[in-house]
Amino acid sequence: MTPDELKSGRVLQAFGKRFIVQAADGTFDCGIRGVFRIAGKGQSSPVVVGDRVEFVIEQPPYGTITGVAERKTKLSRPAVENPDFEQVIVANVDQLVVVAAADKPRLKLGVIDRFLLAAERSGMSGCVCINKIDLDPSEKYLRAVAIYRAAGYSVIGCSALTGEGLEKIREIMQYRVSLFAGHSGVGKSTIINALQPGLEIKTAEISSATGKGVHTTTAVRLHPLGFGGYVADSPGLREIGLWEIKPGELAGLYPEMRELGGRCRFRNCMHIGEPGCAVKDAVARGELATERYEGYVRIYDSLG
Ligand SMILES: Nc1nc2c(ncn2[C@@H]2O[C@H](COP(=O)(O)OP(=O)(O)OP(=O)(O)O)[C@@H](O)[C@H]2O)c(=O)[nH]1
Ligand SMILES: [Mg+2]
Ligand SMILES: [Zn+2]
Repeated sequence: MTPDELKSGRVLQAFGKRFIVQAADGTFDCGIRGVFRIAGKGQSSPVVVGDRVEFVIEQPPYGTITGVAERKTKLSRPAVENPDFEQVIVANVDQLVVVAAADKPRLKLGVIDRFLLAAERSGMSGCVCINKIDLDPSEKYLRAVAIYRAAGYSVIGCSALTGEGLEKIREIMQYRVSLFAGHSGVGKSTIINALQPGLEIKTAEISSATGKGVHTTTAVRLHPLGFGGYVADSPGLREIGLWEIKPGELAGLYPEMRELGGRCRFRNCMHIGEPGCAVKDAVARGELATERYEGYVRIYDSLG
């Protein structure tokens, strides 16, 4: 093998031990050869969707992956077969686009917080899309917009139905790898389909019985975008991210608390009830949203 037979590409899809790899000159169906350096021990697969890989072509369109580049970011959860193992769901995502709905299903800030924490934890940047604003004529969702902007995130109010705000979403997605996350039924697939007609990601009707979405999207898959970049839709992912966060780590995952933390009287202040707490002072002064702080306390308590 000569070095120029070695190709590089990006894994778009995984089917067990076969991977769809996109290279500059086409898309290949690759297996894995031998044992190469695995990005971290205890991981359930050496190659995951989003990986940058080196591969050789056996007989087009078939190839063999011979190496994986170090991952810039990774989103993981405990492996289903063995919770001590880390299962990387997707690698090298630049940003997590957290989608919530202004209504149907009801807007829950706690859910947005948890996904943003997962983004911070995984090394991705986070941004928030509040979809279905057509269902909120009194614009109650604007409070959430203000909260997350104050926390330092990009926030877009949008409607996949009317098209409002979609151009802004396209702008933040261009030339980057984005993963859409959020509860089932908030409209992730509908937004992606509207941005890139032709992808035709399956969407679901809201269950008329429960008002909740029915899960339609199953495995993570990267879609190349015509306007530049990639997008991955994800299943209703409930269990992402908060895995293994230690209580002492939590405040550091809130951008607006990070800098305040250094000003507390105690260096190891958890911002719960300690005297001289700069975080609680900021809440009292209205500089840090009560909703964010109360959410922090709830999650802190749940981490035990
Ligand atoms: N009124 C309104 N309905 C919307 C909007 N966006 C999506 N919907 C509807 O909401 C329902 C759920 O949309 P999906 O795109 O399937 O939701 P999802 O987030 O992909 O859900 P999962 O794949 O289950 O995680 C569908 O009936 C959509 O037509 C919107 O902006 N306004
Ligand atoms: Mg979907
Ligand atoms: Zn404090």
